[in-house]
Amino acid sequence: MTRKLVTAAAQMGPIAKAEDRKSTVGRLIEMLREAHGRGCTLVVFPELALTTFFPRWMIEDEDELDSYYETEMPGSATQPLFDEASKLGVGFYLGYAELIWENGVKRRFNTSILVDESGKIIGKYRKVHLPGHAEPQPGRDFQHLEKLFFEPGDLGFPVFNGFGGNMGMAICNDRRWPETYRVMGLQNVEMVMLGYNTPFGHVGNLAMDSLTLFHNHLSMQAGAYQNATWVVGTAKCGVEEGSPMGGQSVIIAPSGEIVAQAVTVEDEVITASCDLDMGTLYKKTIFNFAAHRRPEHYGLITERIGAGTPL
Ligand code: CDT
Repeated sequence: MTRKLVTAAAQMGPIAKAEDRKSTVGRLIEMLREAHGRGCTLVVFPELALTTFFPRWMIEDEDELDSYYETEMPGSATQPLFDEASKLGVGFYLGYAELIWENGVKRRFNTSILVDESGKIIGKYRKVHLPGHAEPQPGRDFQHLEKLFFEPGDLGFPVFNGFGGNMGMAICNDRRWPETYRVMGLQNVEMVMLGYNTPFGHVGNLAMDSLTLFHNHLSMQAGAYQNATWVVGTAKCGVEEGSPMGGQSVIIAPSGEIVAQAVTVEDEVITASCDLDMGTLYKKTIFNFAAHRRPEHYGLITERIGAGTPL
């Protein structure tokens, strides 16, 4: 018997700075309906799916900065998405900027949630690997100030029981780090959902820039294969406020093969019927972790952050 989860990646084109939450949530609902019409019970939306990618700007005004964050989930603007999803019996992954108060201290995270088919939040993840800088860099057309506007996530990489399987979450830059997938692989993850906003021209090197879309798929396909898990990667893409961002959202099988891929840089729904049992053969053979891993040789991975001098 197989466990088939018909899944959508709901890619988004640009969100203008001036676009309000109502309009953006309307776009999400439209794609949710389309996914439902195509038999899906799970939809993966992008990272920071409710606003423009604001870390591209230095924002000094606290009220302006706060306006990009959600203080409750669902809130009044996002409630219609939850209502429609539960009405249709479709769950979803949603990325958003989260603002909380804890012991009188304001805290900001780049967050995703997993919502089940009844509209209940069953999982939360806060982005661990924050790219970019904590201070504006001179001479750049666009900043990447995630290290200023978010704290590193404090929830680890939990795996949640839902949708008939073991579900994990990551956010954008996390997908480039093998540790992300392996920590979830060690919890027998069967599907990793992740959203991304990947601007071109970030590194300032044309050769590397031209490989942006290759590296996007390379990292997710490797993570899928090496951990025998499905990976669903959903972009926000296109030219957003003058900043071009990569698309090519994908659904990747535990074999590492891409089974669905977006072809536009606009709102676009791609779908696949994902057999959650597909990873089992890999997990019993070449990636039988219990039989083959050698953690006694992996200590440096947690002891050391940067590359040291070889002994
Ligand atoms: N949002 C996000 O994490 N973006 C980063 C940009 C890094 S540029 C090399 C990403 O990894 O896609």
